[in-house]
Amino acid sequence: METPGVLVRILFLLLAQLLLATALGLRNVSQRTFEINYNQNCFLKDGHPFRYISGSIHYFRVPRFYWKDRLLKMKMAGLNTIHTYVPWNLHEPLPGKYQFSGEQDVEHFIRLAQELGLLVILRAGPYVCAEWDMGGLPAWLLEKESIILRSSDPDYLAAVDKWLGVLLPKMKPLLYQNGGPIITVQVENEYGSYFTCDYDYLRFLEKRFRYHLGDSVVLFTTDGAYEKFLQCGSLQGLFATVDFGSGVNITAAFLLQRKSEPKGPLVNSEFYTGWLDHWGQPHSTVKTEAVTSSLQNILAWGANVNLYMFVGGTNFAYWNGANTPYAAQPTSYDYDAPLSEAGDLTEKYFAVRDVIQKFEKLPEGPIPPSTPKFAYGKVGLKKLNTVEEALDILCPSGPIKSLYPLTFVQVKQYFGFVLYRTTLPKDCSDPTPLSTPLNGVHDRAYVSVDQVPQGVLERNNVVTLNITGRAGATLDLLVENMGRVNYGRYNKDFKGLVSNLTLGPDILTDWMIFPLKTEDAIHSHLQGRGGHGRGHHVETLARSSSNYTLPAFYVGNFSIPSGIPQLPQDTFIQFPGWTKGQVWINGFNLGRYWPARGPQMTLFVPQHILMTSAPNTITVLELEHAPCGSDGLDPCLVELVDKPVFSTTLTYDHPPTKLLTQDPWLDHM
Ligand code: NDJ
Repeated sequence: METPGVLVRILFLLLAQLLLATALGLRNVSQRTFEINYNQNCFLKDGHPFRYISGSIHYFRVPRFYWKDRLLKMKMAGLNTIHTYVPWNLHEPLPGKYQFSGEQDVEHFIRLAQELGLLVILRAGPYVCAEWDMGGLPAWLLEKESIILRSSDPDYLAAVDKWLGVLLPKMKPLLYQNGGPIITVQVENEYGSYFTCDYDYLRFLEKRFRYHLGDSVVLFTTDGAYEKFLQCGSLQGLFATVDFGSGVNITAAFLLQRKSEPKGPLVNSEFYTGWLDHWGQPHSTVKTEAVTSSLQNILAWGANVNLYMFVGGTNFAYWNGANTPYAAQPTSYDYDAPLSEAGDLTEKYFAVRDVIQKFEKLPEGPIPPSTPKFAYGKVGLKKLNTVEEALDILCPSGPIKSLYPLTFVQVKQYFGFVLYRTTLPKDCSDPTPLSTPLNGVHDRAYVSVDQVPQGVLERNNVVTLNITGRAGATLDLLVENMGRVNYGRYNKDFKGLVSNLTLGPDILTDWMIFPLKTEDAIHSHLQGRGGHGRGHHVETLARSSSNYTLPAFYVGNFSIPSGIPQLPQDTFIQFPGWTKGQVWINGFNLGRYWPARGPQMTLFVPQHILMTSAPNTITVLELEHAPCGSDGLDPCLVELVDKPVFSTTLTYDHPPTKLLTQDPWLDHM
């Protein structure tokens, strides 16, 4: 039995500890709450009214090396919260194969935000849109061809259920009430603008999110500020929010939110700071003045807001999506956001910060400066081998044989390139039309006959090409997946040759299909033993068009100058005279280049992929036309410059979201 004196002492110690914890601003996990207050129309954090001013950053578009830098810059702009999506296809590339480490370590990213004093809004999908391949849905879902995505199709739900069973338990300890930074979790994304309008699906998601995350977390939906979108996109139990850019009538937009949520905080989940791009269209920018004046008004309403994007980043490798009618997004996701693709502070950054500081106290301390860039200069590349010469290493398992062409999904290759090969069934001494009557080249095919380039077939654009060659000659189509549709009803975007090709009146048959393991081949420096290749000097009838060269790899090195201690620094790679392709530095896939279309003329090269201890290897896969002849007379040059270049730019007064309500767009949804 303790004496009363001891008890008093214990009580005193406990009290002292509690006072100390409160003084240090620490809170017992059980005291941390984040909820909606329907009487005061606001969020309550730890029982006090709270308003978030947030910015979107996608950890999957910023190298991990730079996560802290970008997050700190966001904090120093006065944001108290960040938004990120979680793209399912990044984390589950094959059914049941999960990736959560390194660049995919979303838990680390969220913890890092917390360490810097930022709260997190998690947009957990399963669909995210985001100008990301298939809106984040894994392409392998299309193995069931008739699947109805984003609906209560049982196969779709089964896959979603498994995925949420992996993702959400990882997120649970990161919820605010459990000691983490996540204050709210978004379910699906703009579901109301999808044609399925399936409440059973939303209900299923709500149940699974609740099961894994518990009853106390605030779950919400986001939809465009249109009545129909909110009708199909919102569900009892999920707090409905809206998204809109400058130029939209704020009162009208929030009144629409009020129709779904008569009480509670006003929330604009995506306030557009800029806009997205497509290859072949000018780079989009949105006037700073439009963004700041609208932001000022939203904040004056007392509303919560998320700036989409605060930093856009990069679609490295093959991750970009596309819109319909088919238009792929480029590698850069600069978005004309307050922080540029390379994380630089822009005038928009400072203008946005000035608005925020009228409402919130800015944090003390310096803003991290823009990272310096370095122009390493010109680098000469040599042609290493054509795709066909490297076929042995690109496709070590050999071809799949099929009477008719198979799609990427059917050969279980989801990204990059597949080579389709057959032979000409008859002499084509006169140019003969090679056609895809059903527009079935998804998305571009680089065509050659007996290793003589013939031209390019392109989805929606070029469906017939005249070719020449003798009977029995090898017909190769190297087909590029340019990124799957991420928005609207046409997101079941099969790739490859998705319907038959004809030569004159005849359907081509007896294909050999080579799924190309391009990344593996690059890592083994494309050194194969030769095999499926047929060599160069077969006598051929095929006539080349000088506009094209065979798809081929070009390789070169550059060294970081010694004696400059700040190196390596970030840079941008430019492709003077090149046409279209893919580029790697030291095996890191930087993405697609396409200066012949624009608007993006340079690719961002983050410094962490560069080496000072040895030369850096640049590998280019030029698909269409290289600037250097095989005679070796013209050099193949790329150039490392210190500024990004866009060929054409269009400045909007306001982001063009109004397009989404016009009929032609709805037709394509
Ligand atoms: O929620 C969507 C977001 O993920 C809303 N957007 C964004 C635009 O950046 C992004 O995809 C829409 N995109 S509505 C469709 C654009 C069609 C041109």
